[in-house]
Amino acid sequence: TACCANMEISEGEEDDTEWKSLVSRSPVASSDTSNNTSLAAPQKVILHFDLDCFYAQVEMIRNPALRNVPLGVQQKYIIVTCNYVAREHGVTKLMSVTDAKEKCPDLVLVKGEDLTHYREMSYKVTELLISFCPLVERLGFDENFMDISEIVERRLQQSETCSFKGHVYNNSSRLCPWLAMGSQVAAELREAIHSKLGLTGCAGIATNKLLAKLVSGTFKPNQQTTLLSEDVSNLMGSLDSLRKVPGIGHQTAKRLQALGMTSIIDLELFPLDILAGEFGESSARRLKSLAIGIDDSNVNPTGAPQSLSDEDSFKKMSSIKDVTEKIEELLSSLVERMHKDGRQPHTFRLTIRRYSTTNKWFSRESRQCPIPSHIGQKIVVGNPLANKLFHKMVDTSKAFHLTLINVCFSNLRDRPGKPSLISFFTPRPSPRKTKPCTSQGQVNPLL
Ligand code: TTP
Ligand code: MG
Repeated sequence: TACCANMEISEGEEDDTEWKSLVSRSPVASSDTSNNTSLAAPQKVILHFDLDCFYAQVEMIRNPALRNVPLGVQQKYIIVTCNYVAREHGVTKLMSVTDAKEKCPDLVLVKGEDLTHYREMSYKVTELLISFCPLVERLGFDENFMDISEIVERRLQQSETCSFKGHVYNNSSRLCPWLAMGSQVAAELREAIHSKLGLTGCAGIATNKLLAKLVSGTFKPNQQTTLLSEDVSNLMGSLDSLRKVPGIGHQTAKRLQALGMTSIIDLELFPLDILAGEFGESSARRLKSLAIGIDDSNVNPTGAPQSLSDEDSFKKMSSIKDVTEKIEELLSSLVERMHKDGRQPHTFRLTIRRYSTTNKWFSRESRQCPIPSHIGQKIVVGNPLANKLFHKMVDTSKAFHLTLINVCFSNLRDRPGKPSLISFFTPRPSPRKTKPCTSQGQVNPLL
């Protein structure tokens, strides 16, 4: 899921399309060591789930009359997704409304700027998966990774070999009981998601996160595909650009291109020492591993979101009145979500993006401040914190031109005696301490 229009990017730091954590997280296995470990230890079995036309499915559940018509979900002037009926008419994700209407004049549009229903359904899916096995990691709103190695091991001890459910990439026919059992579990989980929540989706079954994600969309919608190790290089070779590799984001791809690489095979063959000169030893090794389908990163149980945020982007905002109104609007829905969550936020952050022709992606600036305990849960619209933070960043005596505002509550802690509504999520093994953010500076709202 890429980011667009109203898509949140900072909730629980989970909507990170570039998988930055994946690039830096784990030590790199060279092909040699990975071969050794796969002989010594049983393989992991990792599932990746990606729901079909997610926002459109949620809208079709809310209004079943939309099921059999071509449906587009609109944010601003973009179709962020559309159902598969619309796709048959040539409508695609991220098409402009004008183009989509041209392709399919009967296209029915629903507004998708309010993410409430999508978010709620998204957490229901994660919650359902967690009820089968706690090792579930969210990626964006409609994707989840799951490490089912233990379930598979247990089942294999109890039963004889089993056959593959769904597709096997490249129709390979080699026996692999681990992955075959993984495909059975994936089919059961997809069935549970369908019978309990009414949602369909695709699954990928493989030995690591990278491969599971890459293989899951091979057959769409509502199908699943297993990748055997003998087909890893086929799958990697089928990717037509570096950007298709999860872990290689926009910026990384640009830097690789500047070094003369355009395809995955270019990266595979590129000298490690030169790559290390550009990215550092560990990231360079990591990149070279990704190119050949090696990924040792763990499925990190997501747990409850670390922060709640909301944002909106626009072409131009340049008056204090408009800014204040937008902040109030964003805060009112955020405060409601915060109340539903049940925890108490201790930090408030305001983020803006100034208009820039050159640096669209990195021109976000933010300031944060502690939320004084006497405000506590009473944090409401019209509170002065946002205003103060805004004036710390923007000199309003001069002209300004903003294109985005984001409000965020973080440092969420349980309120004594009031368990969080989402406390059913597995807690992180070692909760991260909120560090004072030196680059953004702590501001005392009382000063
Ligand atoms: P995707 O999984 O990319 O798309 P999808 O689930 O709609 O369709 P598919 O069947 O191909 O998986 O994204 C999940 C949701 O995220 C999607 O329904 C709408 C939203 N979204 C955005 O808000 N902005 C974007 O740029 C994209 C691509 C998706
Ligand atoms: Mg999807």
